[in-house]
Amino acid sequence: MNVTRSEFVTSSSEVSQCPPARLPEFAFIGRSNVGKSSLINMLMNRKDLAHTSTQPGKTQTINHYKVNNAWFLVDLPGYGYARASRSARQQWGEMIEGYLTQRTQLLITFVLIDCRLEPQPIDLDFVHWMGEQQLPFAMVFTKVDKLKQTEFARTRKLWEEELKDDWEELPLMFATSAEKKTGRDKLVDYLEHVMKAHPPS
Ligand SMILES: Nc1nc2c(ncn2[C@@H]2O[C@H](COP(=O)(O)OP(=O)(O)OP(=O)(O)O)[C@@H](O)[C@H]2O)c(=O)[nH]1
Ligand SMILES: [Mg+2]
Repeated sequence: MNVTRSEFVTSSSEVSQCPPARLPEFAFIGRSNVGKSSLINMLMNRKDLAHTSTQPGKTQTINHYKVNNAWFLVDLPGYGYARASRSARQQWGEMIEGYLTQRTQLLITFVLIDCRLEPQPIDLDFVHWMGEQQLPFAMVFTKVDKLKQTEFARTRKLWEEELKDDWEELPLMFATSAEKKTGRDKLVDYLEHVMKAHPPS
C-alpha cells in the first residue's frame, strides 16, 4: 500500500472529542520518549507532521492523522513520565482508558517498547491490562538502529518468555527504526491486512 496523503485532523483531550468519522483507526502507545510520534511520521513518510522531542512528555493529547483520506493513525501521550504530577497521571489514565475502551473503530493498538530495555514492569502492566480488557494489540520494538541484531534478539526473547505464561498465543511483534525506516513495509502491509479483514459495515 502506498501512503499518498496524510494530514493532521484534530487533537482531543477525551474520547467524545475524537473525529466522528467511522474510519478504521490504529493507535500508538507506550512509554514517553519511546518513539510513538517518530514512528507515525515514518509510516506516513513525513518529517515532522507529528511533533517529536528529545524530552519525554511531548505529546499530551489524542492526535488523529488521516491517511489516504481513508483511515486514521492516532498518536497518544506516553506513560511513565517521571516528572508528571499525580493528577496529570490520573488524567492520562482516564483519557487513555476512555479512548481505548470506547473507541469502537479502533482496530489495533500498537504498544511500543524501546528495544534497548529488558521488559519493564510498567510495560508489562500495560500489556496485561490490554489483555484483561480484551483489546487487540501488537508490539512494536523501536530504535532498533541503536542495537546489534543479536542484542535485540535477546530483548525479544525476554519478552516472549515473560508473555508466554499468560498468553496462549504471543502477540505480533514488529522491529522498527524511525531513523533508518526499518520495518516500515511490514507494518504498513499489516495495517492493510487488518483493514481488509475489517471491511466497513
Ligand atoms: N535513534 C533513534 N531515535 C529515535 C527513534 N525513534 C524516535 N527516536 C528519538 O527518540 C526521541 C523521542 O521520540 P518521540 O517520537 O518524540 O517519542 P514519543 O514516544 O512520541 O514521546 P512522547 O510524546 O513524549 O510520549 C526523539 O529524540 C526521537 O528522535 C529511532 O527509531 N531511532
Ligand atoms: Mg509523542
